[in-house]
Amino acid sequence: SAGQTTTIPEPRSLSDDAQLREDVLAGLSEMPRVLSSKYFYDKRGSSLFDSICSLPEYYPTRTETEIMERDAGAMVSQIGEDVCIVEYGSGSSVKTRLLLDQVGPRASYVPVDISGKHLAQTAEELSDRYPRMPITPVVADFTQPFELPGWVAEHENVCFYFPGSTIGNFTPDEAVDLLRRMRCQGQTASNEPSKTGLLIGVDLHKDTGVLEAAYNDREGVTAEFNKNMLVRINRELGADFDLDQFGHTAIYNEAARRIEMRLVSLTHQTVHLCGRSFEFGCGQTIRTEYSHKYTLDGFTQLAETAGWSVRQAWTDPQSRFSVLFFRA
Ligand code: AVI
Repeated sequence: SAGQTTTIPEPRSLSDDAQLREDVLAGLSEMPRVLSSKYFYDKRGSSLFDSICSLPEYYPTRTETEIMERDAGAMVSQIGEDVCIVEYGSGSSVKTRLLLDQVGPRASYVPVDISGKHLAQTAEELSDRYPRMPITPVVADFTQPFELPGWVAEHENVCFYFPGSTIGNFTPDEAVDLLRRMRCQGQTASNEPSKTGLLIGVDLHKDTGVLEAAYNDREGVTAEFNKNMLVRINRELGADFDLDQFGHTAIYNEAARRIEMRLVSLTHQTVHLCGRSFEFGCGQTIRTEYSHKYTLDGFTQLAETAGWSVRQAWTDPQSRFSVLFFRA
């Protein structure tokens, strides 16, 4: 019904805490050490990320917003007006508003996010702005398989919206899996595959200096964001990471076309958590994030591997960022 915002909770196998514990212990036991970038986004991490988005060096958010401001009308002409938009990792849905402003009176919106609180707040704000639009938030970790409400796949025009270049935080293999799962979610055996769309924001390969500046800002907000992972693990798992003894690094690996973000131990030290000890040599690292950058052709090929075919790509005048539209 109009304006309905009943949140669909995610059925869970492990509690959030147990999952964090299992993933952190496994990641710290691997060599080289690794922690999943999905754990950046606790309350403070989400707010640090919002600050990153308006930093002068962090061009992606600003550039994608400019593209959406200029081209959302053209995007909706391709997508179709009476569309069900399913957004993965909706957060505060800022760019989505630019899209929802352009859709027709029979459109609906399904934001999917791991944070139920964030989602409920966003859904409420959006239903004030679009009082006649059915909005059905789904609480889910979209990095894992999850269920959408059954009516979504029955809808005659479903478009997945995945902005922000979040796809870059997955390895190319993981990205193909995710895009394939998305395509399957939009379809039932009976409906026409061509009715499923994908509108996705992708950060583009460019000059190393521009990229490294975006992940090593002068104010040190990205460094705080990176180190907040340890703050979170200290608080939620009772670890004793000494925050003054870890530093931030972010380098562009040109061959692999990705920013690699790490925490680096500034001394020889031992960290305790959950009854275990982890020794760090001076200079030893924990990888916390990959942020892959693509060429338009490279991303189109990746999406094709997942069964999508490209219809249109929009970019800014400097070709820093792009928003691409695909059909299944
Ligand atoms: C969310 N994601 C697309 C950001 C990125 O650029 O990879 C996360 C981020 N990490 C450091 N700065 C921003």
